[in-house]
Amino acid sequence: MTTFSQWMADIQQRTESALDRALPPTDIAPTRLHEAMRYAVLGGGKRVRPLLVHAGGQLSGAAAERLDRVSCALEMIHAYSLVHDDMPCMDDDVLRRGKPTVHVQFDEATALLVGDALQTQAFQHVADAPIADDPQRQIAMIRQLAQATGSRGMAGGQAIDLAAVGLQLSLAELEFMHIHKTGALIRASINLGVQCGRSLNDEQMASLDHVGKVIGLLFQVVDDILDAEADTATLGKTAGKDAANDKPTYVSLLGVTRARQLAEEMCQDALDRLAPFGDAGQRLAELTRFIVHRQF
Ligand code: GRG
Repeated sequence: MTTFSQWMADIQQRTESALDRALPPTDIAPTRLHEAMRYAVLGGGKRVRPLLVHAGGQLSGAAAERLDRVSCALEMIHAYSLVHDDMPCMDDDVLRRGKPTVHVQFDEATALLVGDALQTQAFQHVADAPIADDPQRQIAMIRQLAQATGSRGMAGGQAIDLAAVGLQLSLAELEFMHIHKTGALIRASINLGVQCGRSLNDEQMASLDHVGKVIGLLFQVVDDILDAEADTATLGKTAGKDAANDKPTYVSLLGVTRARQLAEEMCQDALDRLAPFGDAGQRLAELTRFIVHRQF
């Protein structure tokens, strides 16, 4: 078996190629919108969600082409959320993935349309070709993706986040927000990746859903720590924004030491749940450790 870093580089590279093919080319109209969509998606990002999709697929022996398709949809939705999140009406940021944000590089109206178009392109992409053995399952998967993206998932989490600025949240309230805002797509990535392959039993699916929930939260705990500790050049986005914007975070609530401890405890919980899957869960276990110990 290849090393984790080789596997990761391979998935990142095949995701980049798959996205390049999936996105509309810049020589067909509307050319400026297509250029901005490609600017938002290509050539950056850790591709954590595609890595989770492929790690999930390893648990059910899923075909790589199906996993690429689901990965592209998740990255398009993720990129849309970042483009809108960076706009002046939300987080008002100028730097993303080490480049000017889309509304800075293009303009605000284009940024709005980039998000709209990426979201619909994502759903078209998973409707265009088989991603599961059974069409009924494919429809259920597309429904899960919609649920994870919408008002009871990521968009809802963003609404809770915007309403929480300047407020003192409890740990439970903070967790509720992140389970939706960041966690929903991360959880969906694993669940959808698994469903691209053979059926697992209900107990196994429930275990993996729990792992997805835990990884979603620990991703955010680490994101909060990095926002407090890392510098802008390393992150490729403006560091220290949470404190500057008076946002409740795991660090503001618990302090860095306890937040780190919490991330390690969550990591162990996920690894314990993955242990019964043996070798099939190896990539997901490695990825969980990578997410906890990442530096950007
Ligand atoms: C605008 C509907 C709407 C939703 C936005 C996820 C989100 C909701 C906003 C992003 C704000 C943010 C910085 C959240 C913290 C966690 C997070 C999702 C970080 C960015 O994801 P990474 O680290 O980014 O996977 P890359 O660039 O590596 O893809």
